[in-house]
Amino acid sequence: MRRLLPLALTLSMLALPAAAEDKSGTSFKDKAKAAAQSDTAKNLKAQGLAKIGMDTTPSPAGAKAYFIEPKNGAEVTTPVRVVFGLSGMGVAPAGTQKENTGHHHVLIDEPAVDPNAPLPANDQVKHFGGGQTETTLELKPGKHTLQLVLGDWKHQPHNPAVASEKIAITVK
Ligand SMILES: [Cu+2]
Repeated sequence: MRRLLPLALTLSMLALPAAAEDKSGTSFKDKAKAAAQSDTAKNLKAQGLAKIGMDTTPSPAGAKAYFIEPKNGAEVTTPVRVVFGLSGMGVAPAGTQKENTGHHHVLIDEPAVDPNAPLPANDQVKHFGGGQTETTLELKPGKHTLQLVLGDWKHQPHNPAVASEKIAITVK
C-alpha cells in the first residue's frame, strides 16, 4: 500500500499536462518532447541499421569505376601499370567524409570481401587511401584477375557498391 500511493500521485501528475494540452493545443514543451522522441527513434533506427551492416555510404546513381589500363584480356609484363577510372563520383583520400567521394582499391585474384564491412588490407586487397588514380603491381607470371572497388572514408564499399567489372590479364 505504501508503494501504491506515490505511484498513483505520479500518474495523476503525468496526466495533468495531457489535460492542459487538450484545451490549449500543443505547447512548445510538448513539441520539444516530441522532437526529442523522434530523434531517439532516428538514433535507434541508425543503431539498428549499423548492427545489420547497413550503415554504408550511399553512391549516386550511375557512378562507375573502371580500368583505363590494362584492358580486359591484355598480355602484360610485370610490374603492371594500372590506371583507375571513375565517373559520377570524385576521389578523396581515406578519412575524408565527403558526399559522393571515395578512394580506390584493387582486388587481385578475387579475394573474399564483405561488402558491408571496411575492406581488409592485404596482398590481394590494395588500398589507395592517398587518393591515387594509378599504380604499378608486381604480379607473378600467369593469369590474374583485377577488380576496382571504391571505398568510402572508412574503406567500406558504397551502397550500391561502385566496382569495376573483373578483368583478366596474363602476365608474361
Ligand atoms: Cu581503403
